[in-house]
Amino acid sequence: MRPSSLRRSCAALAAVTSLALTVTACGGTTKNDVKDAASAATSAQKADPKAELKKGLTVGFLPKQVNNPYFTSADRGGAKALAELGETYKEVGPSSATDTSGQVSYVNTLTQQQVDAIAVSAQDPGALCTALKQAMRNGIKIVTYDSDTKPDCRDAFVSQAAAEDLGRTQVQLLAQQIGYQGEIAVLSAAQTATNQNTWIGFMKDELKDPKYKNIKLVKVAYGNDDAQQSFQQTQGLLQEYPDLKGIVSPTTVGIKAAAQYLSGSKYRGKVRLTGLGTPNDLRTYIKNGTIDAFELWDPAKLGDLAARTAVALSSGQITGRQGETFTAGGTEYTLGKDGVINLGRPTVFDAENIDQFDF
Ligand code: RAM
Repeated sequence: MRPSSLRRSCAALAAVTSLALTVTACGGTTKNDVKDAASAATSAQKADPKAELKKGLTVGFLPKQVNNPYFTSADRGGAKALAELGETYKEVGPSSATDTSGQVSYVNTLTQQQVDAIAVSAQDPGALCTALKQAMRNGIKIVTYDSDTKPDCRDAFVSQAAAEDLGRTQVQLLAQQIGYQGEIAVLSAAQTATNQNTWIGFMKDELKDPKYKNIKLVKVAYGNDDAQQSFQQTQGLLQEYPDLKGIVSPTTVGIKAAAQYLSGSKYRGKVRLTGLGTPNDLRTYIKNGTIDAFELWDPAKLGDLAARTAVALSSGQITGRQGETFTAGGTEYTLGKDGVINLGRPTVFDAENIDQFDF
């Protein structure tokens, strides 16, 4: 057996058994060895920006949730980019956004299948770490996209936009819509979601500015990126807080369900709603006055950049360190602190521009 395949089958064995156990047949590897080897492997490599992109790589996409149209678009963008580069795309993933153990199993499966790289949107910041480190030790490059894990559990994170910008601008949008006055609530996705929790942290910080002194955040509710739960949570918010003036929902599933609820209720046009949604999901609600404006990036472009980042990592053009640069689809990207790559700025959609977008 070639050393690399031995390395891979040992890691695969560890993945099949329990990742926390000692794998004696492979030389007594312990959990700590795995962690150390993963970080040592990364720090020993040097980026070669001139390296040719490898062909024939297999990149496994593992979204938070497979039946979420946002991830369908994102992963389709990834598949298209990989086809263009001569690589193979595959997608696996849970159907619920609160199935962290399911995500762990999928990482282990991709490790056993010896893919070259994994692009994953993490449901939980820490839950995937052991499995991801095992994959990295096995030579698999890990890119998080959309929702990050801890920086030492992956090589790079492709972020949809600067998290701080996204959090602050959603509050700014809602504050303008309610005239800087009244009670507001957040309708989020899963309670553990790294991306939503980071944005909510910046929303709370933005609200500390004295210009929002007459706005009160009364509750953060969780709809778990499930349409029915998000609908019920919206209903519950309005029962609990009848004076509510606005809702921010930083999830495409949440904002759509909240819009559906508000649109069919006496609150339409009275309780303002903003957040992150797709133009195709929310066009009706912009046109019927339920929503004034909301934000998003193009999910397909996020998937495209995640795929190209995975290939750049697997080809040795980048290793995940701050300051490294690479070109993806004609644009040069520079890795920021902790290996974060920003896609760009989000678009704000309203009645004026919504018909120009189709995703
Ligand atoms: C949902 C998911 C995803 C988030 C978007 C805005 O589809 O929670 O992680 O980025 O909304």
